[in-house]
Amino acid sequence: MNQPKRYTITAALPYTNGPIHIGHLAGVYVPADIYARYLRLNNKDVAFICGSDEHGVPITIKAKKEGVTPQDIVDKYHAIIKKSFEDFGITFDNYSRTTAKIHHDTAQEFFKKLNDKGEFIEEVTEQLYDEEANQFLADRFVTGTCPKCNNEEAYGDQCERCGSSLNATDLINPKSALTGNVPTLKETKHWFLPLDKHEAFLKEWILKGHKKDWKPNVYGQVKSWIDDGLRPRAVTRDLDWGIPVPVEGAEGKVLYVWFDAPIGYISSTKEWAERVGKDWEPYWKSEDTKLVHFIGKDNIVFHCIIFPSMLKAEGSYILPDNVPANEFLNLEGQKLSTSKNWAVWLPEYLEDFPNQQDVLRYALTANAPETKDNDFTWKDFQARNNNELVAIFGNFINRVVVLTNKYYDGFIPEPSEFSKVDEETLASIKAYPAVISSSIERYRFREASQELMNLARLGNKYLADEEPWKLIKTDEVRTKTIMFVALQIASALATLSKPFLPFTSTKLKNILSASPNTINNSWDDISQKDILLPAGHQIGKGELLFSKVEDETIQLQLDKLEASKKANAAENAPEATVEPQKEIITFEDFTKLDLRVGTILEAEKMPKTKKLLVLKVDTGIDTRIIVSGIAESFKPEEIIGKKVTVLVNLAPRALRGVESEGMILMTETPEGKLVFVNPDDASVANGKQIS
Ligand code: B3M
Ligand code: ZN
Repeated sequence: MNQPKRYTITAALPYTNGPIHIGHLAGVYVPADIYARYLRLNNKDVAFICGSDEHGVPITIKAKKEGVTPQDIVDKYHAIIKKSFEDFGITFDNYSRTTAKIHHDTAQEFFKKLNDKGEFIEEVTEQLYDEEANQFLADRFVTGTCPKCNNEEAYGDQCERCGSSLNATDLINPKSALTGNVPTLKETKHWFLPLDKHEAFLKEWILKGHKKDWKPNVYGQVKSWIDDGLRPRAVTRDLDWGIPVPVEGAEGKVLYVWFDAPIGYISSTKEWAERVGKDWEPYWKSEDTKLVHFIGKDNIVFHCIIFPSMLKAEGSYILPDNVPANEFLNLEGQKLSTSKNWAVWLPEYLEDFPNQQDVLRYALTANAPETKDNDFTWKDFQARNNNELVAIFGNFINRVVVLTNKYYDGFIPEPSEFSKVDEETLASIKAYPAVISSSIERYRFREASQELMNLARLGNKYLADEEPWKLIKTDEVRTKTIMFVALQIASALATLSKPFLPFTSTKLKNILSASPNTINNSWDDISQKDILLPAGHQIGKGELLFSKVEDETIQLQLDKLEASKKANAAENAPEATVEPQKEIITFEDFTKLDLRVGTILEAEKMPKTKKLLVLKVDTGIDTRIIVSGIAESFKPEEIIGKKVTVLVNLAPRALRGVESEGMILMTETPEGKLVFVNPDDASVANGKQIS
């Protein structure tokens, strides 16, 4: 595309069933915000659009679990998400929600238009049904094995492992997420978008078009789906939470969430345009608009195949110029998971690290999962902060500001003749905007952030080589020139850091532009102006831009994660290890068991075994020897005097030559430690067998 006239930048609408975590930030919101801020700094016309995705099964499931309505859930998380984005400095021009009237209207209109144009196939087909829950099963209400990659946990609309979009009936061994039942089939009518009909256009647009400049991970996935052949896809659902299907004969049906959600970008743009008094249409319909979707890799199929087919079928919309999808971010070596609480949650981060938004922005950008899945570790976060932000960027600025105040009362000194190194340094400042722009415009934000850091490195090296703090004693004239040059670098950093470190950039600008008038260089000024901060201008007092993150701070975060790991193990263990119920027994069978309360009188290790303890037990009837396989869980001295449940009429048997007369009832914690049966013991899960 030639120079676009305007930019519509969308960031995936987050599902409103939980707060935002670092995976969302690294994958979508931080890069999108860098891009939007960068464009604005370059005086581009930008609409940066987002909003809450409030329909869909995950929200219904969450509401069911908590015993509240879906509306309660979305109200709660919409507020939390919106506020945390604001506090984190994500500069959406509009943050809407898909339960808003403007969105319902826009989505219904869109559906009606496609329906009127005959772009759907209406068909009665057999769909998965849960007889017990009295409900059709689609999307996340059903799981099963992915026919493409054999992932056993694929959902009814998508396999998150291989990214394929699926129809629920494609799943092998489907299972209801509501009851665990095997679904039956039941007839129902739905509206299908015939993706096969759009195959030729998609091929032309993506494969033959200019989309080779898309990221290889995106282009590759899309190509392989198209090569596999596309099939019609239902865009309506038999559910009670969603946007009603606005045509006759569709009572009780709602739009598929992935039909309405991307239209959310359009309705959010409308909401914005209305608020600021603009016309929304050019942002979606004008060929000189550049439309870019920022998403995570699990959303590729929806943004590169389904939504473009919808837009194309509608007829009056432009298509995305690029979809720079990121891969996934893991946390400390494990997949991020909302349900397992394996995440760094944005609201918690903002609380634990007040005024340190830029540190997380930087750590996530410098280590962004742009070309492959990446791992976030707290150690890396600490290192990025201490070794780069503090030691390079912060240190450079601090030295410049402190020395300028110390030597010149904050007034920028008049330079005299520039040395060769000075000339080279001033010339390299001018080269940075183009270098960083080029990376940003190719969606390489990691690389861009490292280039920014290189400029700070250049500053540090310049000062270290020139040593103004030594020279001040012998050559005041030369020192002035050095400080002048260093201040130009500081000024360039104030502008160029804005997309990446917006809070720092503002602080730095305030320090540098104290008086007499505000100095506000644009992106282009950095390469075009010879002087960014003129001699005679007075800067303010220093203020630390970054502070060291201590080991204890990191340890607290690691402890938090450890706690979720433990809580998870306890919570998930029953489901994972529960044994099926044994065959029914009669009451007579039960009365055959003679269970007594007993006390352990003595205990010692059975020689040459790992597991066995020889116990002497007072059963109330007698004192007898019982051999028990509990040596790995207890030391003998720990259990002397313990009250236990004893099966006393178990036929005696010899273990390693010692006759055991009975059995002590035990069970197991999720970590596999044996414990005496005591149903009050919170560490034992329901369903755990007693044996
Ligand atoms: N709500 C994001 C997700 O998969 C999904 C994006 C919609 S973008 C139109 O979490
Ligand atoms: Zn799969």
